[in-house]
Amino acid sequence: PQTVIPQPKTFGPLGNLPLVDTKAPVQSLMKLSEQQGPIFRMDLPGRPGNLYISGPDLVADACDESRFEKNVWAPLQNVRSFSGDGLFTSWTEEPNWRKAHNILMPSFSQRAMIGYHDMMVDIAMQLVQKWARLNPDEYVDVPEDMTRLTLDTIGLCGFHYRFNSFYREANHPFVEAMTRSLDESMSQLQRLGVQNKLMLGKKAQMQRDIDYMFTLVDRIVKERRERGDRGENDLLNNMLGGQDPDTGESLSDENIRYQIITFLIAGHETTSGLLSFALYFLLHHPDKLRKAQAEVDGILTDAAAPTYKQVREMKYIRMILSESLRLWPTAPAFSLRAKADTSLAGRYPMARGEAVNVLIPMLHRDTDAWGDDVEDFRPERFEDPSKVPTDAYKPFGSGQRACIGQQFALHEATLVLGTLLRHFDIVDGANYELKIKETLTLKPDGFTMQVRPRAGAPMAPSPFAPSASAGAAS
Ligand code: FDE
Repeated sequence: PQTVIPQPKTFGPLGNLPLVDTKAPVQSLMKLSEQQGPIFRMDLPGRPGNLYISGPDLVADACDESRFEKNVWAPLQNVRSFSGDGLFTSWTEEPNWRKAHNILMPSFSQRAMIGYHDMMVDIAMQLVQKWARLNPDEYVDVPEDMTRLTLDTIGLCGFHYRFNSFYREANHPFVEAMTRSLDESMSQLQRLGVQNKLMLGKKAQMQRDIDYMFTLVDRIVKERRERGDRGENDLLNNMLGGQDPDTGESLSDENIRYQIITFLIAGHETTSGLLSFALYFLLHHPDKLRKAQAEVDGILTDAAAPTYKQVREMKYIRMILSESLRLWPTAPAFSLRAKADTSLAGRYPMARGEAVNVLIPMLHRDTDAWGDDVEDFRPERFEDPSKVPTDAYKPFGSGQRACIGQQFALHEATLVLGTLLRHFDIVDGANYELKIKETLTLKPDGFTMQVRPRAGAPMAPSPFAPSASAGAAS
């Protein structure tokens, strides 16, 4: 049986465009999904027939890799001007996708995290030390500090480059160039084709930004090639030395450039949003905050930096992150297209090449899958992994094109959140009300809070100078 796909009201040649807040498209689509249901259609100028799905049965069917594959949809196509055929923005049939996937998989395994752990600690301690030096009346800009942290972490673990964001008031110029290029890629989506052609100034700026990014990254690759491997355990060495077991080939310098830019984009905005949302939720759920602090107080019992094993023990912290990603998956959508004519869930005919976009925040609010309290922040949902409705939980995408950085992001975020809660009480001094900023990702806009060193918490030592540890901060 063929079922009609609902579509909200249209406005002549503009189609459904007026229903989308250009600054908050995902939040507009979430509202529309509430009214239209688990599948609906949106016509945009020049881009008719966009399908959005959020019902677990529909999403599960669209994730069947024998019939559907990742669609590099419009938002990602625009990013290709600087991430090329890197992992995130390549089509699965492009040769460099599988090549890079094969070469990089071992570098992102849970085991590989042991090798990155000390570098992650290095950056986490820079943040702890910054916060420990604040005066009581000062505010922390949470998303800004989390972005400093995640950028510096992927820079160090990725290719031993120090952005040193905690030593700068303004962003590193690379971040400026990258953020502007991402913003411009998203803005292009909202403009009509003719408008885009007229934006000469924007175009020139984007070209300058891309040139800057390529020059910086190419220099790092060249320097490493020239001086050779000094045993750095980072992604760059794995890319330079790695061979695809299927073909025996290694990655070209151009592709390595695209992968580095990909990791910088994918690895920092998403994880920084995740940490910011987690802190936001804890600020508003004192009972969960106390439970989290009790957990880390029991694990981080001395002044030494957290070990890999201790991070793995932080089960409740991990559950907090999972629940934060349920309510606000920081990469909020992904897209799939039919490999051949088929029908979605046996109800909706789909022609070859036709795409559906998964609206993850709505999938994560499906009451049949999650219960009636979907809007509540309840990390306990993730206590028993066998009870998690996996078809209704996709913060890292699905199948072979799922997030390769998942273990990396979760190890980093668990380490950082656990360490921060061990050292600080967090205070909602500004009565912050959640407002979500959308770029390629989601984050709490303008979220500030205050922090107070906790009585009895060990003052953070430098991980590279264990003897320098001071006594209790109280
Ligand atoms: C991927 C990803 C995804 C899928 C997308 C599509 O499908 O389109 C998702 C959903 C995600 N991812 C998510 C996320 C979240 C978080 C927190 C993250 N993510 C993180 C990270 C980090 C890093 C380094 C990363 N990440 C990376 C990445 C990559 C490279 C990719 C692509 C893969 C392939 O192969 O395709 C992703 N990521 Fe993520």
